[in-house]
Amino acid sequence: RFTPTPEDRFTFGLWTVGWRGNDPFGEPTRPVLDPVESVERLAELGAHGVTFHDDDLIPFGADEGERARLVGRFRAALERTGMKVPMATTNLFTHPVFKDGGFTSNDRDVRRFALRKVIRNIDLAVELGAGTYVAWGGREGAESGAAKDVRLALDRMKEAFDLLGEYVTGQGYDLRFAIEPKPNEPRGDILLPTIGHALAFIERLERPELVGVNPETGHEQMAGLNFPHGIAQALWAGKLFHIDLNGQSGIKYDQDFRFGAGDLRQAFWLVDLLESAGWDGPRHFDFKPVRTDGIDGVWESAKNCMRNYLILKERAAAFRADPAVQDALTASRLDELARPTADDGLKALLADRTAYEDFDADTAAQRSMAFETLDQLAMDHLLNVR
Ligand code: GLT
Ligand code: MN
Ligand code: MN
Ligand code: MN
Repeated sequence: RFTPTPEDRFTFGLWTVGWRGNDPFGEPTRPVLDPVESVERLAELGAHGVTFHDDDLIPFGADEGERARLVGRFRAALERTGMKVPMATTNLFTHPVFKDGGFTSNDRDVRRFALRKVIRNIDLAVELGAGTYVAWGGREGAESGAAKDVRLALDRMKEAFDLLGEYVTGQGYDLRFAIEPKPNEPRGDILLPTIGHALAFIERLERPELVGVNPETGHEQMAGLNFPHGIAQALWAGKLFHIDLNGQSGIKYDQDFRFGAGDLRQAFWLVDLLESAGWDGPRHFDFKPVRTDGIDGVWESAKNCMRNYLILKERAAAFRADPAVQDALTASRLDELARPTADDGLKALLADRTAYEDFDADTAAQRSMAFETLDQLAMDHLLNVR
């Protein structure tokens, strides 16, 4: 029970289980993890695949021979285990050259280098079968006002995505981009800080159909936002191209806990949403195994990201199947929300005296929405006490 299989489509970034526990105040607490070992261990745990940054697989600056050797043994591990690579991304944040960003660095040479670095890894991503290319612009931002002309930086950001769109279209690649928003950390303020900012930006691009979002649980919650609501809007806009699942407790540094830790109620509503919306993309975990733990804690937390998703999936299904919940949803008028407000048309609305002239607002205000019963039913199902 709650043991995953590849059909559950759980995927992990190589950088997640491979995180060595280095933080701004401390050195690594764990040894280097070979990507091949990550592929093998995650396959044993029942995952569907892995994702990677160029530099997770091939150290920055490695020569062509070394690159080919590392890609070769990674590919062999994928073939041996049946693990997939649905997504890949570029590291435009670790090397000091990216200290002011990649696509929006004030230094034009750095911007040109960043684009070439992305394009080089896009070729590899496509070779390995990826359909989604994530872009997290963690260094695209500022700590002070005049240091970044945000309107110009957005011009350069747009230019980058327009060029990348031109590249993949020209190559005939079946690859779409997913922008990952984050409000801050490592920059004081990051550009495209939330799902909403990213969605608005995408509509200004040359090829908006090629670009969607890759929201991360903790990143929206760092801004005090409701993650399931953000995901719902991305789904509504047809722009949920990928998702980063993890855990976060409120407005503070990016905690990257395993999925299910942190805000459990939002995790429950998120799984309920993804499952009821029929999300068929990967359930991708972007978490950091706590640095207090050894390699045992790494595999334990990876296993439990998947376990927690499956537990919440069961709890959400039980909630939806309960007849008392169906009644409570009706009492709360969710069926009425599904009905268009003026399916009779604007003319009929304007002619309908009961809609305004004869509408008794004071009486209507007395109708209870009955949300408390509904929410306690959710609580009871989440805690499995019904
Ligand atoms: C980095 C970041 C994540 C992003 C990764 C993709 S890298 O670990 O904190 O949220 O998803 O670049
Ligand atoms: Mn994070
Ligand atoms: Mn992260
Ligand atoms: Mn992420």
